[in-house]
Amino acid sequence: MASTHRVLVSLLSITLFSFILSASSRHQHPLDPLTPAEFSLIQHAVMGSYGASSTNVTFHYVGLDEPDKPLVYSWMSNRADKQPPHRRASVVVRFREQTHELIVDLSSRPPSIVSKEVYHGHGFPILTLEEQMAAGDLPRTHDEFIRSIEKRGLNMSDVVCSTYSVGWYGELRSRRVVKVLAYYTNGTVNFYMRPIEGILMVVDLELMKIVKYHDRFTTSMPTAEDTEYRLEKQNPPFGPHLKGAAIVQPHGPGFEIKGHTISWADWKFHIGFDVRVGPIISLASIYDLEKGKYRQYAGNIMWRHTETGISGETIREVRSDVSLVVRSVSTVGNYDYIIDWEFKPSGSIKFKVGLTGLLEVKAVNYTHASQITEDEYGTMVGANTIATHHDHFLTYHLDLDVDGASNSFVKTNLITKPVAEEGVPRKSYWTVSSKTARTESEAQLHLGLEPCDLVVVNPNKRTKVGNNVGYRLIPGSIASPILFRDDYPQFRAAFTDNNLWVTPYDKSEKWAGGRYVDQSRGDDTLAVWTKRNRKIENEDIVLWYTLGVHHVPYQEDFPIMPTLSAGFELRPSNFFNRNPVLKTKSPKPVIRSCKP
Ligand SMILES: [Cu+2]
Repeated sequence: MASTHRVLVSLLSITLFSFILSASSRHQHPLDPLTPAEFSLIQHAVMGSYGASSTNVTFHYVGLDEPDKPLVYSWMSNRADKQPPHRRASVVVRFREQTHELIVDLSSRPPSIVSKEVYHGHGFPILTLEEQMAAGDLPRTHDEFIRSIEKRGLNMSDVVCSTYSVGWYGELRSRRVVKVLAYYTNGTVNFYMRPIEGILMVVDLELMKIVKYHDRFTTSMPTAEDTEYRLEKQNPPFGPHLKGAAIVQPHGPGFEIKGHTISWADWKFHIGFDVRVGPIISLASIYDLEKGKYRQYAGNIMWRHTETGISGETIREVRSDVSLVVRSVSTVGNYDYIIDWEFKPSGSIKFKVGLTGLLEVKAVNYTHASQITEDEYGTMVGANTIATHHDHFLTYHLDLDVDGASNSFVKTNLITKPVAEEGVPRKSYWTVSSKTARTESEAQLHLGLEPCDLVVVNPNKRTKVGNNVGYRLIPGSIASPILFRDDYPQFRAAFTDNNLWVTPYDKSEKWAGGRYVDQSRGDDTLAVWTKRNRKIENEDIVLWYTLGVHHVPYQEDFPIMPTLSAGFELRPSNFFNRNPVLKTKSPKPVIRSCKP
């Protein structure tokens, strides 16, 4: 494969996703996600290792333990006659109030337990759906709660309870607990808009018991009116009226899916899946070859120019753009996250996150904003309804191998310089000043108004004219934490302290917020790992980019919010020797007769 460039991007975000890929269950690729059959084998092996006590084992995480990168590359380079690396699963279970970490080897039949350790650090694993549902069912039969509901004149049959993590505020001992909040349906499915205020409940998940109960105050309940989002519950007039638009693929889908590997245009990448991360895009590579395939027209311009500078001639050249979008949607309680990876024939990857779903609100006695005299920590979006201020931060784990694993991170500042020559009327100009980050601390960035380019280069590879091949990160809207650094939530989410971090690749550094986030104490975050200030120049490096949204709610976000998007781009920068889509022809327009 002549002149092949490869950029490897493995993407992890901190949010929990519940996206299931319906792909082939045969695993041929070492990064393929675990199959249903493998899950059964793992369950059997783990339960077997606990013998008669196995009924007390609960599974909190099961995922592929990715083989080391060199093994994957070596397998890829010679896959025909190579056995794939050992397939292993990483498992976290709770057993007798302890967290156990296991590695299961699936290459042997039956699978073997390679290691089994008790975790003694802070924080707890991901909550299971079953325990959250069991905790949410407890109040219904809890005497104090029954009295609280009666006191408010509400029907228990319309009460819905949800569980929330409790965080950590300096306690010396932590039990595995959740708080439970109550909501009311009674005329709407949008119960999040009808919180039953004043009741505080804490459930100990190990005892599966309500261990704290306070009924502190009551407020007016927001009405069900105007909270519905189902179409059949809306009343006329309807609108605005939209006419349908279609993406058609008259010559077929244009992309090819083989197992978990997707090929499209000059791109090829692998999609894995992890229960905590959602989809993981790996081994994304774009080939610097001229293939000439055309895919669906998306209506954007790939490049264009109109030239009128040559007398007697008007030159107009336009190429329409076509992208391949990998989309996953993940519903996390009240919120929905739409995660898009848009691959472009030009070699760019655009990352977009769309936030939609239902806000978290609190019930208040006010019915009009003019009645509010103190800080209510939110916006009045309806009578008796305050939607609270909050943040969203998503950290992308970008394991870029630009034309090989050894890469460097270069920050190029755009700086203003005075004009030195005499007799020149101009006083200033701007130029660039590039600096390669040698260690982790030199790469940590607060992005803002300072103009700069952020490029990952391969210092060992050059283009024909001598530039280092690279990919650059173009940030989108920037958000930085606006809490005190020593505040507990910020301490735990210290990975947001910078917009960008660069670390040397370390397989164990997977989760920016730590392996055990529930009630974590901030001792296992990106901010802690990078204190070692390791070397990152000409190394296998990982970029951690945090995309954030400070969310001040507005009335349009009620009763369900229109999608709010944020994103960033990875773009080839001296990666190709010229515009890689120069010779791409625009796909023929698709003409369809449409009835008005
Ligand atoms: Cu929000």
